[in-house]
Amino acid sequence: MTYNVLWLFLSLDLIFTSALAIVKLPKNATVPAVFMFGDSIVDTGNNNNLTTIIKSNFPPYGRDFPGGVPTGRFSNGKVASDFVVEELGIKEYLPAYLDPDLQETDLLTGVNFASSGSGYDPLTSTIMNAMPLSKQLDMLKECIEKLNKYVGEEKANSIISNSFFMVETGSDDLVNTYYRTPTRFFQYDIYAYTDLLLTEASAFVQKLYELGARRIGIISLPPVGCIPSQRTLAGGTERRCVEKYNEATELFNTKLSAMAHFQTSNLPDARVVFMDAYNPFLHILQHIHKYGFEVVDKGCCGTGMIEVIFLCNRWAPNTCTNVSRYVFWDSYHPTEKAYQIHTHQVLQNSIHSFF
Ligand SMILES: *[C@@H]1O[C@H](CO)[C@@H](O)[C@H](O)[C@H]1NC(C)=O
Ligand SMILES: *[C@@H]1O[C@H](CO)[C@@H](O)[C@H](O)[C@H]1NC(C)=O
Ligand SMILES: CC(=O)N[C@H]1CO[C@H](CO)[C@@H](O)[C@@H]1O
Repeated sequence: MTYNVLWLFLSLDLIFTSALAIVKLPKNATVPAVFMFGDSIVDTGNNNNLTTIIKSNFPPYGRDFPGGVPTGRFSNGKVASDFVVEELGIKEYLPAYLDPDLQETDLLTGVNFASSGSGYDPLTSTIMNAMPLSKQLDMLKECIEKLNKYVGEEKANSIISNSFFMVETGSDDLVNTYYRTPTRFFQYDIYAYTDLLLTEASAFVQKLYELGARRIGIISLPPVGCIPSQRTLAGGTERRCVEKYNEATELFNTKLSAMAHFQTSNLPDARVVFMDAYNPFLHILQHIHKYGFEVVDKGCCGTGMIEVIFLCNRWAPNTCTNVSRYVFWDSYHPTEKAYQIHTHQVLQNSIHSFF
C-alpha cells in the first residue's frame, strides 16, 4: 500500500517534471517573450492566409495537436517554436502573428513571424510565394508599434530588450533553391552561395538590433542531406544521406557561427548566439533507438519518401499509425516527439550564452 502510494507520487512527479522539461535559466534572468523568424520548422500558421502552395492546414497534419486541428504547423503536433516557449516556461504554443484569433495580450509573451518556404536568399521566398525575412521584419516593426500603444514605450522597450529573437531558416535555400535553380547553381559555387546567404543573415541580425533586439539566437541548419525527401531525390538507390548536402550545411553553419561571434563583439550590449542544431539532430539520426525511435529514413505520412505539403493529405496511402516510432512526420519535417527532444538539447547547449 505504502509502496503503491509512493510509486504513485513518484510517477506523478516524473510526469510533472517531464511535462515541464524546462531548460535552466541563470538565477535572476527573465525572458518575457520570444519572437521567431524563419521557415516551416518553426512556422505555426502564418502561411494559412497566403496564396502559396506551402501549406499544411489540412489532415493528417495536426493529427496529434489538441483537437486534432491542422493549424498550419508542419508536423503531427507541436513544432520547434512551440517547444522553445514551453522550455523557457513562457507558454505552451507560439502563436502565428497572422492568426486571425491573435489577441493583444499574446504580443507580451511573443509571437511568430516565420513563413514556411522562406529562406535567407530572397529568391527562395519568391519561388515559394512565402514571406521573406524582410516582410517578417516589417511585421515585427508593426508588432512593436502595437506593443508601444498597448503597454507604453518604457514597458515595451523592456520587453524587447530582454526577449529572445530567434531565426531558423536556410534549409530551403540549400536543398531547393541552390541545387535546383539554374540561376543559382550555375552562377555561384557553394562557397559563393553560402557567402550570399551569410550576407543576408548578417544584415538581418543588424536590422533586429536596430529595432531594439539584444538577445538574438541564430539556429543553425540541420543535416539536410538526411531528410527523407532528399534521400529519395539524391541519395541513390539505397537512399543514403546526401553527403554533399550535409557538407554544404556544415560549411554554411561554420560561417554563421563566425558571424554570430563577430556581431556579439561588434554590437554594443548584444548577444548574438549561434545555436547548434546540426550535431544534436545528427546524434538523434545516428542513435534512433536510444531516443525511442525505430524509423529514420521515411516520414510517417504516406510512403514517407516524398509526401510533403499537398502530397501529404488524408488520401496518402500507408500513413503510419504509431507516429512515436518515427523521427520524421512527412518527407521533410520532424515529428512532434523529435522536435521536443531536439529543441530541449539545442536550448540546453546554448542558453547560457544569451546572458
Ligand atoms: C543578477 O544578480 C546579481 C547579484 O545578485 C547582479 O549583480 C546582476 O546584475 C543580476 N543580473 C540581472 C540580469 O539582473
Ligand atoms: C508505438 O511505438 C513506440 C516506440 O517504438 C512503442 O513504445 C509503443 O509501444 C508503440 N505503441 C503501439 C500501440 O504499438
Ligand atoms: C489566400 C487567402 O486565404 N486570403 C484570405 C485572407 O484573409 C482575408 C480576410 O480574412 C480574406 O479576404 C482573403 O481571401
